Amino acid sequence: MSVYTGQRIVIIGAGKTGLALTDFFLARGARVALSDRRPAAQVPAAAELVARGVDLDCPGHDATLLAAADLIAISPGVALDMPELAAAMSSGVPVLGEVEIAARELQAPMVAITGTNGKSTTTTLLGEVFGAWGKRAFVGGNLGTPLIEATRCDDWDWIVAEISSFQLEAIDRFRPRYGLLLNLTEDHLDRYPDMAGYLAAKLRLFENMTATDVAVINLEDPLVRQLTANLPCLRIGFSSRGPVEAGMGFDGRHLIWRWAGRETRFAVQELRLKGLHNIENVMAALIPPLLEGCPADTAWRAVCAFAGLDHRMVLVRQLQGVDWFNDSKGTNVGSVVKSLAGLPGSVTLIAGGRDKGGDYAPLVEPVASKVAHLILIGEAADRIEQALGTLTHTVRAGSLEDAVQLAYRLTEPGGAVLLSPGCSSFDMFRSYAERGEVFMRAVGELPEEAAH
Ligand code: UMA
Ligand code: ADP
Repeated sequence: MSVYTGQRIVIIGAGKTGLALTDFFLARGARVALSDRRPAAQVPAAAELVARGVDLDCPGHDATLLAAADLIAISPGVALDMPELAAAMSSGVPVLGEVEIAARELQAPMVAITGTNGKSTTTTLLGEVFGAWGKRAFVGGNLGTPLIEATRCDDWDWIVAEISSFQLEAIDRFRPRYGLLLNLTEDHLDRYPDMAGYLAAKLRLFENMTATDVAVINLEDPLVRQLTANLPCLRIGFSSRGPVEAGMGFDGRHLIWRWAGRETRFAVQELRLKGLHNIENVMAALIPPLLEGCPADTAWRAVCAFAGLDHRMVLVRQLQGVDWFNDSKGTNVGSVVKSLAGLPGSVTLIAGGRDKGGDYAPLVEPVASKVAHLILIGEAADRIEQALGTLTHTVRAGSLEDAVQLAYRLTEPGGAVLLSPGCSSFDMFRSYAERGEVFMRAVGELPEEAAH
C-alpha cells in the first residue's frame, strides 16, 4: 500500500520523465492519466500505455481532467504558469515536480548538483568517485535518467542528482544532504520573465537544507557567493584563484583541500579534463566524498581517469593543421565564453540555434580577441549578428552541414573550428546530442586535400 494507491494522478508531459512517472504510479496502484500537448499518434507506445490502463489526454491539457486530480505530477519542461495548470492549482489541486515525488521515496542521502554550467560533468565525476569508493550510487536526474527511476531500487548508498532550475520550480520538501551550486550566468530567459526568476528557481536547491546539510559553492562566482551568504546550512567553498582557509583551493598547479586542520594536495597535471572550468567541476565533485571519509587517493584516481562527456569540447578531428571541436552542449553564452577561453585564438566559431532571450554581450571581448570567422546558424542568427557581427568576419549558413563546409574553406592552418552554439538545438535538431552527431559526421566527411 502506498500513499498513491487509488489516487487520481494526472501526469503532464509524455517524455522521459512522464513515462517514468507513469511506471512509478502504476506500480503503486494509482489511477493514471497522461496528458501531453502532442496528439496520441506522436506519444511513444501510446497503445501500450492504454493497454496498461493509462488514460491518455493527448493533445492535452484538459482543464476538467486537471481540476479533478488528487495530484498533478509535472515534467521539467512544463511551466507552472500554463493556464490549465495554474487554474487547477488555484482550485487547490496539489502540483508536484518529478524530483519532489522521487525524493519523498528515496532513503539514501543525496548530492544534488545545480548551476548554469558544469552540472553534467560534475554529476558524472561524483558518480565515478562514489563508484571507485565502492558505494552504490544512482547517478541521474537532468543528466538523462529521471530521478524517479532511482525508486526502482532501495539499496542505494548515495543518490547523485543533476538538478535543473526547471525541476526546482516544483519542489516542496526536497532536501539534499549536499547542494552544489557551481555558477550562475544567464540561461533559459525564454522560460523565466527575467534573470531574477531564473536565480530564484536555482536557489530553491537550498530552501529545506538545515544545519546538518552542506552547501558547496563557487567562491569566485560573485552571484553565487552573494546569494548563498545567509544559508541555514554549512557552507563550504571552492576557489579557482587561490588556496582557501577551510575548503578547496587552487594555486595554479595543485588543488589544496584544507579541512579540520589538515591539508591534502592534488597535482592537476594528472587530470585528463582540461580547462579552468573543469578544475572547478573537479573541486566541487571532490568535496562531498572527502567530507564523507572517502580516501583522498581513491577520489583523486577516479577524477583523473575521467576523460569528459560527449559533446563538451571534444577534439573531433585534426585536418590540414586545423583542430575541429564539438561543443554542442555549449547551449548558453556562459559556456561559449569558457570554451573560447580554452583556445589560443584564430577560431572559426559556429554559433546559433534557438535563442533563449539572453544577452550576447559577454561574448564581445572573446569574439573580438579570438574569433577570426563567425558562422551563424538557426533562429538566433539575427540577434547574434546584431550583437557580434561587427567584431569579426561574420557569415550565415543555412544548415550545420553548410556551416562545416564554410568553416573548412575559411579556416587557416593553425586555427581551430569550434561548434559552441550558445543556444538550444530545438529549432533544427531533436537535442544537443543530435546536433553534435550531425557536426561530427559532417567533419568526418571532409576531404583530406587542401581547401585553400
Ligand atoms: N509537454 C507538454 N506540455 C508542456 C510542455 C511539455 O505536454 O507544457 C510535453 C512535450 O510535448 C513532450 C514532453 O512534455 O512530450 C517532454 O517533457 P520534458 O520537456 O520535461 O522532457 P523529458 O523528456 O521528460 O526530459 C526532462 C528534461 N527536459 C527538460 O528539462 C526540458 C531533460 O533535460 C532531463 O534529462 C530528463 O527530464 C530527465 O530528468 C534536458 C534539458 O534540456 C536534457 N534540460 C535543460 C538543460 O539542461 O538546460 C534544463
Ligand atoms: P551542464 O550540464 O550544466 O550543461 P556540462 O557539464 O554538460 O554542463 O557542460 C556544458 C558546457 O558548459 C561545456 O561544454 C563547457 O563549455 C561549459 N562548462 C562546463 N563546466 C563549466 C563550469 N564549471 N563553468 C562554466 N562553464 C562550464
